[in-house]
Amino acid sequence: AVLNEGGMDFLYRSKLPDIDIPYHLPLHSYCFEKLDELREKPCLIQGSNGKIYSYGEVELISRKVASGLAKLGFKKGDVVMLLLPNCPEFVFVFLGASMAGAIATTANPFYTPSDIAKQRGASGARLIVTHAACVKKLRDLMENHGVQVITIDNPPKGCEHISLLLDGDENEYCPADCIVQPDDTVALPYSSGTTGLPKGVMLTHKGLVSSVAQLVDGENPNLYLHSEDVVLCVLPLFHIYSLNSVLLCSLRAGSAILLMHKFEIGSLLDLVQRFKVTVAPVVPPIVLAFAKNALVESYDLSSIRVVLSGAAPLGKELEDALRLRLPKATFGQGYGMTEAGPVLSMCLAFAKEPFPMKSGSCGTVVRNAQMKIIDPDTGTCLPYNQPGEICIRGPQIMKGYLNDAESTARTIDEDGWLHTGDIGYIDDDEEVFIVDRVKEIIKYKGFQVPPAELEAILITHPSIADAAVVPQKDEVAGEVPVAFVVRSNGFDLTEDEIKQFVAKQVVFYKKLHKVYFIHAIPKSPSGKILRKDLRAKLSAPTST
Ligand code: 4UU
Repeated sequence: AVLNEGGMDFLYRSKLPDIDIPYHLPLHSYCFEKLDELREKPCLIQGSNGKIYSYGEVELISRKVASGLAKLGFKKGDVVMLLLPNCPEFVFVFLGASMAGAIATTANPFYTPSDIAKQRGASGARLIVTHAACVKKLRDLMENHGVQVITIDNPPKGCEHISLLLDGDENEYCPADCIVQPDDTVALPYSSGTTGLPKGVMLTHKGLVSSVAQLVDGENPNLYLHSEDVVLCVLPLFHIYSLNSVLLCSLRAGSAILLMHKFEIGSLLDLVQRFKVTVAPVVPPIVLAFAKNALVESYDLSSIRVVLSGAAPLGKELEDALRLRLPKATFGQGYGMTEAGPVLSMCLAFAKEPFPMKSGSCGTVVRNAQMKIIDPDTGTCLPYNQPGEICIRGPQIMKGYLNDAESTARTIDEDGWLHTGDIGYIDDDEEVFIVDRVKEIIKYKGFQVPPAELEAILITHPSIADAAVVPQKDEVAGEVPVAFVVRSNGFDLTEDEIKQFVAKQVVFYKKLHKVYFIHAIPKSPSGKILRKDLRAKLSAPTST
């Protein structure tokens, strides 16, 4: 860390020197910059059937998609929604949209019709690319909102097949027609950030180029990937962790990307062995499976050289258990947040010339960026080893929330610092340790569960007067959402009825795991739910 001129502020930096980042390049041009060397190399491997697409093929198909989108009337700044599990088509349409100067908003295919409708409406997407199984959730959007739907498999009535895009004439794609500016948005994932409901996070060409460069570029890349690597892509591409640090980083480095459409430990182990996976980006529940599942012993996993965990805290015991199972692999964590572009810090043991890292650390702040730790009450900068709110500044952070200047201003201050809502400290070796969270978000297996969304649903119930949702610790999922509920008329309403009432309206990982009845929700004078008090009730020996 260095003291600034005022002598007051501790600003933390990477141990790696800054590099030149090619900000001027559109994201797709940056990812395919070394296409000539990589043309024949495997780019995408479809885990389900073993089909391989070379770099040359992926770039060509993406260009076809770009001209296909233009034929559909897509212009610069138009939005396409990707509602897909991991598959080659996800990649083609994401890159094709980038080439067409368009924006991809990514959503979980398990979302409910209302989740999808909200994100579709807020993002302004007029095209959804999905699979046939999802179409029944889209009928209202198709019939009453003029949304066009394209499926990657047999199209149900009223939908088009993906060949409409894939068979575009690449010669009609003219980059000059859609000149991309560095500050143009290219990806629009949704995140609830530090408070409230999900909001569109505007990630630009420059932002994602920066985030990828901070990880894989330079003489000594922070996350060293190369063209002989096979990178496991089991984490969903609709989440920024996988989109940025698996897909885009691998493309830039020329690695092969092994696509799995869902996590199942048996097939995962089989694919790792069969395709000799070298790099495995995972989340803590997958680390748990690796560490505990008996099946692991019967596979040869010696090809794995790197295991990266992120998106949720990982216990030290689990980390140690994994090290025993995969003694040859380097294990470490990355710390990301959708709004931060996404990566804030990354394990330096993954560098080409690695640094030793401690167990439990989330790595060191990425290069070409600054981190500070502030006292959440006073805003003053804190020195080494003192926990406070983690803030980050750099070219990679989001441009802002779509159509929400107020939330943007609450997250990024006038000096360009993004406030994460995470509490952590930086030790004497520049390693970041996350110890708590002051924001509302609950993380179920790394997925975001915004309490505000569940609270809004709960209070629509005629017998519920007030409600608050907080995280409860869980061995497998990390955290699960639980509710405190104030009943309005008598005491007839049961826990099960409430759970079912919510379950019918939300994606599976947002289901309530427990309901506690309470006389009043503790609130501050300004009406804010005192979540800390409720969390304290949960950890007390006799809860509620
Ligand atoms: C404790 O989770 C993410 C992004 C994760 C990511 C991305 C690229 C990890 C590695 C990588 O290379 O984004 P969101 O927006 O879904 O959730 C952000 C929040 C953080 O603010 C923090 O509270 O998820 C939590 N989180 C973590 N917590 C993320 N990573 C970690 C971690 N340890 N390693």
